Amino acid sequence: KSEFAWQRTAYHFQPEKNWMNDPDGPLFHMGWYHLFYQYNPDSAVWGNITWGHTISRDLIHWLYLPLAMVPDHWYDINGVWTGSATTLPNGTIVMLYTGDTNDAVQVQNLAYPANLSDPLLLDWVKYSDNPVITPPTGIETDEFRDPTTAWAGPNGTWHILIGSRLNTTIGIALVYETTDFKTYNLLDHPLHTVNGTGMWECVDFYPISTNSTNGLDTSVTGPGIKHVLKASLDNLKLDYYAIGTYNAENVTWTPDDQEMDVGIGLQVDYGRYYASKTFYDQNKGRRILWGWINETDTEYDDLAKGWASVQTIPRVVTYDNKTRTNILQWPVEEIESLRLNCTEFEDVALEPGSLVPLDIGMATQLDISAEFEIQSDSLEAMLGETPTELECSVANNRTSLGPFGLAVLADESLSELTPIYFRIVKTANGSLMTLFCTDESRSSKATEVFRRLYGTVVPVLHGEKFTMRILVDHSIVESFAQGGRRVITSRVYPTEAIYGNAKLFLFNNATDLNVTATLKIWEMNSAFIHPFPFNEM
Ligand code: DQQ
Repeated sequence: KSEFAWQRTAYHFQPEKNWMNDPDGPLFHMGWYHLFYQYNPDSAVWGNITWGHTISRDLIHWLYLPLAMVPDHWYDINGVWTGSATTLPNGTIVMLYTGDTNDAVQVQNLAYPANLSDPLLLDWVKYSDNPVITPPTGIETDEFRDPTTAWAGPNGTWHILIGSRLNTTIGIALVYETTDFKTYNLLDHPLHTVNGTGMWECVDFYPISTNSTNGLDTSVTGPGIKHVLKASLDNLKLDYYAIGTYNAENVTWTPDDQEMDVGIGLQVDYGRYYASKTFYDQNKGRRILWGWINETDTEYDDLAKGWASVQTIPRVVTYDNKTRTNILQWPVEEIESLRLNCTEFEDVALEPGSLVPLDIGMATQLDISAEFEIQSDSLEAMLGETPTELECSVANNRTSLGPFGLAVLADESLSELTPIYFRIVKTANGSLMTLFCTDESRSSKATEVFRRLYGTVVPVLHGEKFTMRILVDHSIVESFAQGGRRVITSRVYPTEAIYGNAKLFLFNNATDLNVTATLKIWEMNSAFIHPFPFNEM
């Protein structure tokens, strides 16, 4: 086994070897969840992009299938790039994807399953008249990609979005209309543009119910429904979204808050995360979000370990009807089937400056649910404080009300650790706000890896405790604050805090705050993720 073997995840989806990036065309068909993904079958770095294909009964255990699509026509010979599936009311599946042509022009292509009655959807047929859409005037031919799932408009029409860039800096979502998925009209107005956000990749657009937690099919509109628009910002390599109102008649979308528009407001995930995509799961009536966790080590290391990238645990997306300003993301309930023994800690007292090891055995595969309560009179300590910037600082920067939280993937001597924490700060107008952060600065002794400090303000409403859920899987840490209002995903590379040396600690680095913590910690089983056993059929 290579020195990198411990980095392989145990319950996140990743290919057996080589490079993976964006999730593509997720769908549910005849009892199986299908995930396609950008995949280089030849190497652990990006290139020669095909569609990898995997299926699952439960979104947790996966079976690898043969490649679904490879570059084999002039219109996709430089790569079968990202795309989305649409399931039509009659059950037909339509796949639209970007092809990079022999001239490096980005065009949109149509593909469909050769045999819809095959639950595995093994064979994909590319439409004989591809490409179905070429770059319109005014759009760079190499900045026109990633068609969305289609949604139904009036009179049998369907709409899709394609991301691009206008002039030098305007991010744009172009709308195309079609009735047969073979011929398309570009609408005279885009769905949305935002100045200064640059090229929009992997646009996603979907309805969300404001009065229930049920997911909605992509075509649903009407009262009690808002629409989420998401773009992956090529310049920043970050996914941003905004909640707004869709007018189906005029095909327009207006963000609820202009100041929090796509690309300048909320991120889907504040960590290492990109090119996300949702789909409507008609099996369980929920909207599920996939996202790509890229590496932060060198290509040299990726080649040495023979693989690169992981997908997040699929997350259910709902509307936060308490804040009414953000979505909630939560790992699909099926992940709980991997929970093994549970250790509970109740009302652990964390005085200022305390560090408490949690004796749970090996801490490399965990599902942690933690609640922190603070003594409210300690908030008075803030009255004399000088206002601070609303920015995360490292975990060992002690201020009066924080940080407090958990250190995961830590070795006994704390020579390596990844702290995930809350910090309460006083803002310029005197109010208190909470930051949610992940500090990778001491996560690894390896010299050639990026170690970032991730963080965001998280709404903590009156009467709420400070809560976090953390999924730890060897080298991946997905952290959800306040029921999924904010999420931070980390890819870390410990060298000491691995296997049996990985431990878990509670800490309170505040100087003036008493905190009590209550936790449930499950050891997580490994999921089976292996090739489909064709020969046993
Ligand atoms: N990845 C694909 C593109 C997309 C980008 C190519 C986002 O279609 O824009 O692998 O990561």
